[in-house]
Formats: sequence, C-alpha cells, structure tokens
Amino acid sequence: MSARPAVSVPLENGPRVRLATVSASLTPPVSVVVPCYDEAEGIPSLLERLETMEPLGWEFVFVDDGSGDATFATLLSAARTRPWMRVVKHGTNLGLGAAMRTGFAHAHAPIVCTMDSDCTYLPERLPELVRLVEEGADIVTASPWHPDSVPARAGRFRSALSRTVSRLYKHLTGQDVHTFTCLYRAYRRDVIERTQFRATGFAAVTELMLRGMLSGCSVREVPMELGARSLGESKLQIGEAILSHLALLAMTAMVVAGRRARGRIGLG
Ligand SMILES: Nc1nc2c(ncn2[C@@H]2O[C@H](COP(=O)(O)OP(=O)(O)O)[C@@H](O)[C@H]2O)c(=O)[nH]1
Ligand SMILES: [Mg+2]
Repeated sequence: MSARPAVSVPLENGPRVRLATVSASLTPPVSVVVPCYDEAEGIPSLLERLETMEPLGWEFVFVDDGSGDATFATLLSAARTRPWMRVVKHGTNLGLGAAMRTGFAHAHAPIVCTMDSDCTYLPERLPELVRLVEEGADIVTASPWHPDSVPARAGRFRSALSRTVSRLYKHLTGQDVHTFTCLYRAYRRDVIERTQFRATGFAAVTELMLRGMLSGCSVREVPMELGARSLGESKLQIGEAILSHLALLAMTAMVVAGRRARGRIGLG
C-alpha cells in the first residue's frame, strides 16, 4: 500500500474540494461502495469490522451524501490511517441512487459491491457474493426473502413491503429471484458500466437489478438474514418507496409485455 496524492472531488452543489485520500497504488480486486447518510453513530463499529477484512486488499469507497452529522469528518479522519478507505462527498443530500452513481464513478476494481453502512447484513459475508461473481454470475445479491433464509429481524411492515414488491418483480420477470430490494450486492464491473439507472432514491437499488436482468444479466442469490439496525435510524421513506416501486413495476410490465407482443408477431 502506498499514499496517493490528494484527489479533487466535485461537490454536486458547490465548489470543488480537495480531499487528502490515501489508497492502494494497484487496482484492488474488489471495490465496495458504502453510501452513508447521517451514519456518524454507527461508523466506528462498521470500521472496526472492516478492519478485519483488510488482508483481502479491497478498497472501500464511502459516499457521504450531505450528512448533517459528523459522518464526513469521522470518515475523513479514519481514512488518514486506513489506506483501504476512500471518501467522497456530496455537498447536499442527493439520495441513495445518486450516491451509488458517485461511488461507482470512484470504484476501480473489476468486481464492485454495494453495502449498507448499518451492518444489517454482515460485512464479513461479502466474500461469499464476490466468489459467485468470480464463478461467472453478473449480479449477486443477498436475499432475505429466499426460502432458505431465516426470517428477517427488520420491521414487519417494511419487510412485508419489500417481500411483496419482490414477489411482483419475480412474477413479472419470470426469473427465479426472490429479493430485488437489497443494497448488499456484488456486480461484475461491466454491469455497472453499461446499465443506466435513473432513480435518485432507494428505488435505484431495484432499478439497477431490473435493468440488468432485462438486458440479460445472470443473477444469483445468497440467502441471508436481514438483521435489525442497532445504531441510528432508517432513511427509507415508505411513501416515496411505494410510489417508486409502482413506477418500476409499470416499467417492467411494459418492457415484458412489449417483448411478448414482438415475439408473437415474429419480431422478437
Ligand atoms: N449516500 C446516501 N446514503 C443513503 C441515503 N439514504 C440511505 N443511505 C444509506 O443507505 C444504506 C441503507 O439505508 P437505511 O437507512 O439503512 O435503509 P433501510 O436498511 O432500508 O432501513 C445506509 O448505509 C444508509 O446510510 C442517502 O440519501 N444517501
Ligand atoms: Mg439499513
């Protein structure tokens, strides 16, 4: 590991800022994008766990999305002594989808993961997902709604919503995938390079997977328990999530129906 010069990072709504970052000089095998919004409380325990993964030689790209708490300061100060950390910042909160795009733009590795910062999925299990990409899958997702997973410990209404929309997406796409809403994933790099997704909020997680699947990407699942958050609060806004999923369900239904119609008249 060696120090890199300071890099210039664009603030979405303000001047460019120079951040002193330290990172590996060689391309890491895996980049993990960790979107963070008002997560200062949980970051120390997250970093403690990630420290144990340092021997893997992965880079972790933290995207602070205009947090109002000490998230950015905590990340930046931690990055000074942790060469595996990169820190990027939005000047204002732009949403989870926007943070994912920024993180992807700063991720260097041939396999790119996304991960929650609140440890509701165990960071230490990411290598299981990465292994499946190495074996040939395009997208690998943790899957709390897989029949082999144990029941989620997250809130009942939220779980019911996520499980229900996932069932609808499964039905529409006709693929044997049980969870479409989980941020904890690994992707082959070219998937995130060629799959455009537009949502700015949480729906981006589902949109990226759907668009990838509709363009032929293979998806594998790792059954995994969704734990309860122990520090900080969920940023999911249920009303916005429901509206976004209705729009995505309509988009998926239209694409699938269009393909079926073209197939019937021999244009498929
Ligand atoms: N960068 C960024 N991250 C976000 C935003 N909203 C949520 N996150 C992060 O996305 C992850 C999942 O969010 P969380 O609030 O735990 O949602 P939940 O797991 O569905 O309750 C966490 O790491 C959050 O900090 C946002 O607006 N911007
Ligand atoms: Mg969470």
